[in-house]
Amino acid sequence: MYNPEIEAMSRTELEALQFLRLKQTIRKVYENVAHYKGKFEELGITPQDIQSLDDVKKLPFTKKQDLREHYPFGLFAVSMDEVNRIHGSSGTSGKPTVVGYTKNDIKNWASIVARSIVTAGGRKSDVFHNAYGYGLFTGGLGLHYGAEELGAATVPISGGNTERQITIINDFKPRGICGTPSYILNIVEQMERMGMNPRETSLEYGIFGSEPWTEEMRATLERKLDIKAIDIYGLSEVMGPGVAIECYEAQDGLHIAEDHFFVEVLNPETLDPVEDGQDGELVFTTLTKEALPIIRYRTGDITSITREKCKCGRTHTRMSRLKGRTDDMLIIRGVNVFPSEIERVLLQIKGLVPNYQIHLIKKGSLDSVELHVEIEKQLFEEVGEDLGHATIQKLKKNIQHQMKSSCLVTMDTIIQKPGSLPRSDGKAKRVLDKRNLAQEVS
Ligand code: DLL
Repeated sequence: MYNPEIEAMSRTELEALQFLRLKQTIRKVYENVAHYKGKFEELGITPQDIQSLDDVKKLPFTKKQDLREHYPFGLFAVSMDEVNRIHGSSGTSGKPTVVGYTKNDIKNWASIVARSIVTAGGRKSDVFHNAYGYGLFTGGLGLHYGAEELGAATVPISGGNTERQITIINDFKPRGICGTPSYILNIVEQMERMGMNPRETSLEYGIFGSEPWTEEMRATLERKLDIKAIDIYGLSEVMGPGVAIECYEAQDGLHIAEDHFFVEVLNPETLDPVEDGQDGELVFTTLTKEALPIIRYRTGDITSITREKCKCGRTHTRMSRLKGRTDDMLIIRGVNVFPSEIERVLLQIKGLVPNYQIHLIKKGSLDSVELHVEIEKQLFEEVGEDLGHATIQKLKKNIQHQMKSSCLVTMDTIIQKPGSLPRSDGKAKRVLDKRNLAQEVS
């Protein structure tokens, strides 16, 4: 399934292929999507103006708002006769963002995900446990079709019903597993509660993504499950899972499927390209999509890229683990705080489980952060199940101190007993904005 002719292509060959596909995509949207035709006219360009890959910068951007405004099918470039599948991403407000696929799109997506699973260490002979949610969300069916395309024995377990998941893992003996990192951690916790040692399962690799996670979370999952934890990235608007994935060999950046997606990294304010290695906003143009080709989609995701060849031999550009999103930075009393930094610090503190919530609240007229963390069962028992115990107070002081020195913000810390914070079957909700709820008196 590893195809060096595509995945280890020289940059010159790759760029020639990208340009050919870009021209086809531009023509398709210009001729079939009124929104894009209008945008091209506003900018005074036609498909003939795109004479090189560099000319991508002449093209209009697409934002989530454009999909919302054309809800549900207004940006589709084919008639419903050719649409074969519809997915959507829930987002925070109301109606989902709707995306469509032709038969050919599904075929391409399955083959991209199949090769992603191979990149992550998967094989045809594997039993593959798919704990991503099935439904409008692209995770479940995206990984499912890819695993089947590879020829793996695919277990469509979906998220939830954790005890049953564990029975199935014990009985079916999967080599590979996929799901959100937070949900996989729930499975691990449940195994521990059941007296099992999660290191003793048949699992050898896990494909995790779809929500922010840190190197510290990776280390925790690898240690607890004795597996390699591989980062997979994607978004519905561009395709779904498989836009980029790390390799098993290096785990050093996610290889972008550049034969299908043209990538730019731009300064989110000026929209100028940043140098390789510098952080910026990921912007994708699809090169092969038929139902919903998308031009210069502003993902809001922050990362940096490198075009250096990877030690696995693949030449496609690699992006670093996501650093955050343009819209997830918290500004607390003028200080910029990234939730990923909070996770990074928390996961290094002994005695805590890797589950937490960040509550944004108002104290009088000031924004403030309340950090909700949970202690490990063993520590809870050691302190006689007394959260007022001096050891817990010391732990609390330590957390506050570490947060203040890393994030430069004082955070109230609420220590909770094991199992009290919500667990999710899919994407974890880490940040709760309660600033518009009833005001607390400081
Ligand atoms: O989450 C697709 C997916 C499914 C990716 C399964 C990986 C595995 P959406 O629901 O549209 O699609 O959400 C896309 O999730 O813009 C990122 O902000 C975030 N995201 C996706 N992968 C990662 C990752 C799927 N590996 C949004 N690390 C994206 C951090 C991620 N954030």
